[in-house]
Amino acid sequence: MADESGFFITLEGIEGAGKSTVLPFLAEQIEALGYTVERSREPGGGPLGEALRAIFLNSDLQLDAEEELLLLYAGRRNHLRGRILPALAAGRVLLCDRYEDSTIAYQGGGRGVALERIEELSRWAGITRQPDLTFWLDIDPQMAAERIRDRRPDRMERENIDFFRRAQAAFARRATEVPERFCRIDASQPLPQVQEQLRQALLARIPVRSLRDE
Ligand code: T5A
Repeated sequence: MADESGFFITLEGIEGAGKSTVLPFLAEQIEALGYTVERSREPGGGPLGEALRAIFLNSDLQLDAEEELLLLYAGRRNHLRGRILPALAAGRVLLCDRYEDSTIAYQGGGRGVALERIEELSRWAGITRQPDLTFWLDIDPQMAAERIRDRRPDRMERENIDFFRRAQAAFARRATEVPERFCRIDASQPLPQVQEQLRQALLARIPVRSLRDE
């Protein structure tokens, strides 16, 4: 959008990569650059998205890839119209835990849906805005699985390790397909080092804003 002055930043990676852990740190770093930050997540991002998230992650339900896609894109359209675009138009930074790259990784890589099919649905749903910057927390799927070993698994976390390997490989492909916005972070390192990588990457890509927008 021509009148936008905000930034759309996403965090991506397989479960256990550390996205939720680093999100508050990243928000603080962006605020220190002079921006107002709005945090969000997918599935989620508003009342409709959160309701759909509960369905999406419900282990009692059996959904096929197409049903997953339809739920995700209903939520994404509502999230984009209701929160993301208004935040960007107001000059804020919209910091989101997962977005469309997750669909390409999980439904595309993990479930085997063709990328063209996902792109067609995305166009149909009116997903006109992609992130300006994506931090991909890259980690070996086995190491990531060990980090979340003691957790009660949701519907997606019940998938086997090969599913997450395929999702991981799809994220790696994304990094080569959209290198202008994909920023790889080595998420296997201890937390302080992961945070330092994020801080440096942010400083290199997002300009300091001298006055707060609100
Ligand atoms: N999904 C989502 C799709 O299939 N398609 C889509 O289009 C979208 C948008 C979302 C699920 O939906 C799927 C993907 C997911 O399966 P979710 O609850 O949002 O579900 O799942 P995740 O985003 O994967 O959340 P997780 O909590 O599982 O992973 P995180 O946030 O990456 O990991 P985090 O921060 O919780 O950390 C896990 C553990 O590791 C430790 C933490 O303390 C925590 O215990 N940790 C570290 N330990 C050592 N060193 C570090 N550097 C560490 N960083 C974190």
